[in-house]
Amino acid sequence: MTEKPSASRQADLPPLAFDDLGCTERERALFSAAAAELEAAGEPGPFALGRVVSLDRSLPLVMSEKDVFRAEHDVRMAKENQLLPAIGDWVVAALPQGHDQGIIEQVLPRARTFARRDPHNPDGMQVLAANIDEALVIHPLSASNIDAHRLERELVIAWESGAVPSLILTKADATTPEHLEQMLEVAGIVAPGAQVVVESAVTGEGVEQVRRLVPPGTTAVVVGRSGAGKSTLINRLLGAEVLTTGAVRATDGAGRHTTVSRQMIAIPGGGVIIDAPGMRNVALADAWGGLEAAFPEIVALEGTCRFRDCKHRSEPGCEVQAAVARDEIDARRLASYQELRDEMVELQDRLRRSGRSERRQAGGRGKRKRR
Ligand SMILES: Nc1nc2c(ncn2[C@@H]2O[C@H](COP(=O)(O)OP(=O)(O)O)[C@@H](O)[C@H]2O)c(=O)[nH]1
Ligand SMILES: [Mg+2]
Ligand SMILES: [Zn+2]
Repeated sequence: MTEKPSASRQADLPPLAFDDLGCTERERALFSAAAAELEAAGEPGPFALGRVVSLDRSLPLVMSEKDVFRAEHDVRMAKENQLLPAIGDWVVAALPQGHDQGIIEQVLPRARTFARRDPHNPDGMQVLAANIDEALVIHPLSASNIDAHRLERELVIAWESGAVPSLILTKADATTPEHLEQMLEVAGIVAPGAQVVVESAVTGEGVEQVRRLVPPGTTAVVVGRSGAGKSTLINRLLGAEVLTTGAVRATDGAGRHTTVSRQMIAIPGGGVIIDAPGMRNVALADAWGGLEAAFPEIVALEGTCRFRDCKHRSEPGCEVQAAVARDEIDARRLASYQELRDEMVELQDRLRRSGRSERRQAGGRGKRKRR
């Protein structure tokens, strides 16, 4: 029997096999069609269906049924304005016989896209992970309070992607029962519709619950500030100190945290999970559907305001403001909703003025345009 290919040897990862990646008929069918087209165009093969399982400063690491290899993307992709590979992408790759480096010929259409506004190009979108089924939003209970501002942004992006969002409150051992109660109350307001799990990597509380959130054959992404406990949680799920945590961090010349790698990790008894570096900021791109899903209590009332385009500020007949006055809607939530909406309107207007079409990524919940 030949040894199964493993990404571990190539990228210092725990065991990950093609069977863990959740390949379905959808991917196989998309691949067959794309490969047939490339063959008809005379492109040299052989072609393989693969998934991008690690992204760092080097070339993307692709895992196919038979191989694990680094692959550059074909120059045509940039020219033809095709999607550039993100972690989690299913790709058509060519791995010429006798080579250990491949070429990504095509990124297959994404089922779901987890994206924020590109920090280097405010008009663009940065795909943080592709084809994810669950988004685990991580927040530490050791904090003095819930960073609602940040959580709401992360949840909008999660809902927009179409993945199932959950809120994992980590470091439960580092809080008091009173503080926990307070945090849970706020979490319920900030994350309506998301399952909330209280977890501790020290006591093991909640760890099995997190495992069940990522069933075999599915892909999860963890998001949250640096230091929230993401890597520690993954290590706990693995039962081994695989990922670097806490104080042990690479820094660049300016002393900033420079863990730039994103990697896919197989969870025993579960699916795969993507560990991404903590994001400094979470600016929204086009995420109208995600905004609606993250603020259901406000959206439910919107249609009842006197004016169809009510901004819920000081318009007469505003039912949202009326609900705030009755204490049925949290005033902070409304302010947050307005801020996120204004941010997206501003982006939309800017793109329109510069004459750029609003290119949308495939999939996700985002259907509605601005009212
Ligand atoms: N007390 C306690 N500390 C934790 C827990 N999880 C993580 N930490 C600590 O929090 C710090 C940051 O954790 P890390 O996993 O590196 O965070 P990341 O940046 O989100 O990946 C480390 O010093 C961990 O030891 C926990 O459940 N309880
Ligand atoms: Mg980490
Ligand atoms: Zn209103």
